[in-house]
Amino acid sequence: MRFSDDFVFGGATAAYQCEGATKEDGKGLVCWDVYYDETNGYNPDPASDFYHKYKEDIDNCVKFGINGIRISIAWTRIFPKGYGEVNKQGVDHYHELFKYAIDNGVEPYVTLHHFDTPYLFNKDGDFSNKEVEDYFVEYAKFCLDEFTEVEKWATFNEIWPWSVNQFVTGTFPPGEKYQFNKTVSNIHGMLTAHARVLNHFKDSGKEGEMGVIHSLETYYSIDDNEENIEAAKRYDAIANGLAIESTLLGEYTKETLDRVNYILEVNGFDEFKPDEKDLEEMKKAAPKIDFLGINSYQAHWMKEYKGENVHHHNGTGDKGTFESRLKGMGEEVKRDDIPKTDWDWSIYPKGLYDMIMRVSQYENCKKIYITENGIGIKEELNENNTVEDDARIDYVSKHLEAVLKANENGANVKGYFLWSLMDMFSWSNGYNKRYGFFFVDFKTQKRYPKKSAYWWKELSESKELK
Ligand code: BGP
Repeated sequence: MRFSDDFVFGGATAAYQCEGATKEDGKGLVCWDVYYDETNGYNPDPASDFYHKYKEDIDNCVKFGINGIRISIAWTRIFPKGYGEVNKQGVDHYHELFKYAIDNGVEPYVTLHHFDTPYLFNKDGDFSNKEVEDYFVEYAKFCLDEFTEVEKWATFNEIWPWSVNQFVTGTFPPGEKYQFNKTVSNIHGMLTAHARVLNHFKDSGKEGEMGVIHSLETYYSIDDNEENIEAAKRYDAIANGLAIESTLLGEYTKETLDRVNYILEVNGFDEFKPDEKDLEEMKKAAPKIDFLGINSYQAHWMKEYKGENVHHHNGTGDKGTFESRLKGMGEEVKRDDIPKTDWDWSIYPKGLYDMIMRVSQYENCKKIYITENGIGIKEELNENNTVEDDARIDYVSKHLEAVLKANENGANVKGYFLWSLMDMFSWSNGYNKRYGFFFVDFKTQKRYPKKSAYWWKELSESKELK
């Protein structure tokens, strides 16, 4: 199976997970700085020290056939308070980084928000607060005017996980649980902000392409029981439906709203009634989107659940400890016949195939990038200073096969970005969940190519998936 000549063989990063330097050069506080402090969490410094070592990482891209890099701008490097005065050092830093990538033939795909809301904004309700949405739009406009060297923009990374983990699972700051109303309003605020920024981008005639990156994983029913089928559809409505419909259709369908409202109702919350003005923005934006980014790691199987909410996050890699039973949304069942990672993520490439085919049905879905896919593994360097990560090669091959099959059947996937380019830390799983092509020794900050990096180089040069 062969990739087209213009297929992007990329690697993904996110500012907070790799930059380090959280207090350097005028950077302002983000919600994680305080959350990790208060919860005795992971130290984000120096992470993979990308702030200082980006040249080495981009050089590695060149050496290993990686011709696209996802980079996010840290909002508080540009506006330390989230608004107001601009921090020139932050602006200069990103100009230098983008220039280095472009000069070396590694195209930057730049995300404006990757989970790192300024601290005070997150405290004030994040995107469930209209003022935060307004400040984000201002920050986005500034970046679009300033970084004209960038040609590929994404407004957000993963609206659903960012919202649900803040307010339902409690694994992201502010760490609240089962607040389904805030989750929905946060999702809606981000989807509206995306639409506003996209409308601005196109109306002001800026060059380049803009899209959004959604976490889009498939939810199946565990069997053909009607109630379980409905549970899977409800989970899908809140996790995928809102995002897909708002972005590609420019409205929420009645079916999706009914299911979301059922979840709200059984949890004791008021109905979700989107503001008309927000819906107008979405309607206007949907036909303008240039690409959809899909992040996908696993698939899910659901069963009806009416009891009280229980959610246990497996953040340690102790296989079998994950539990999730959410009232009105369903119980997630792990199938014995499907392989799983140590963090209980079910490996099922067909889930990605089914999702690509689903979104491809929308007329506005002109182009797709797989903006994140990959496998977290506990890894150590061997005596040859490398990692024999055959499990990663196998995982990525099977997912790429799903991508190529989807393209054969009419989809238009134009690139794939491994999460992650080099090892970095995981928000709620720490430093022992490694994803990269390059092993990072976090003590010395030295990079070591893994077996998968050599495999990737060969693949990106031959364009032939064997
Ligand atoms: C996505 C995020 C990434 C990254 C990845 C892996 O949700 O966009 O930032 O963290 O998931 O997940 P985890 O770190 O939980 O293993």
